[in-house]
Amino acid sequence: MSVAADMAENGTANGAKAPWRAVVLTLYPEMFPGPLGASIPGRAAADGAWALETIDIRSFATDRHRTVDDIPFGGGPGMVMKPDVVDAAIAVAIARAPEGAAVIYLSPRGRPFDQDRARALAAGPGVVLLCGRFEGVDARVVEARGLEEVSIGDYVLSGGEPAAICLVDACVRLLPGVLGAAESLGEESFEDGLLEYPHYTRPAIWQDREVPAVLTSGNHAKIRAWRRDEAMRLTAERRPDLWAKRQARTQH
Ligand code: 9WO
Repeated sequence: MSVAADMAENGTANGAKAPWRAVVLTLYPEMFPGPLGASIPGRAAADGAWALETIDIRSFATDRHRTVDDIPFGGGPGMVMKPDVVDAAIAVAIARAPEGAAVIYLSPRGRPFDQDRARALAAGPGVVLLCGRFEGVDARVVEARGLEEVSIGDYVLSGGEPAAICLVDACVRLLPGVLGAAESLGEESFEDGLLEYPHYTRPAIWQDREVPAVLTSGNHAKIRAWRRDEAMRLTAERRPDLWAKRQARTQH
């Protein structure tokens, strides 16, 4: 491949695949890598499959008190993150991120994050993640930067950082080569729009509870059918929303 084609394909001049990249804007850089430094994402980063960079929003404060927040217009409790400080931090993050990276603000008001979005983000070059604190970021910077607001669930956290960690974890494990054959995708939750079937291991009897007989039968066609039935039963029962989505998609 030509240098020009490499540059267009992956942003390198030598054909090496540029790692997927997460650039995180936060007032608490010490919260990273946190869980992303262990287990699957930690190993994948060590292997060069992805890279994390944090940017301390406070380093963009301009006064001698290093102020990053101010009182809300209109009154009310709490503080709002200053648009000038956050915007300057975003500019640097975008410059450090790969071209075409999604720029996301983690917010309980965002669009719900799901496995489809994780797949789409993992297929791209990376993400810029803005983690808010206090009551959030001045709305004008969200609008001016066209930030995509994403929620990982209907609850309020102390800040966006744990949500950013969840989002990155969900993406990184989908990157090519990150999961070994043993842990590979395919039958896990959501790959087929279903919750996972229940799992069992030895001993076959534990505290008077037996493993479902079909799983020790050696009949692999029956085992597959049982697992599928369980996955469908659990999904219909616990997650009617996922069940309806799958019915609409597959017309089973
Ligand atoms: C604070 C607050 C206080 C009283 C009433 C409502 C309130 N909402 C918030 C709030 O949303 N604070 C946020 C804290 C501001 C942005 C960063 N923070 C945050 C992000 N909390 N939770 C998230 C989050 C992000 C993604 N998915 C789920 C939750």
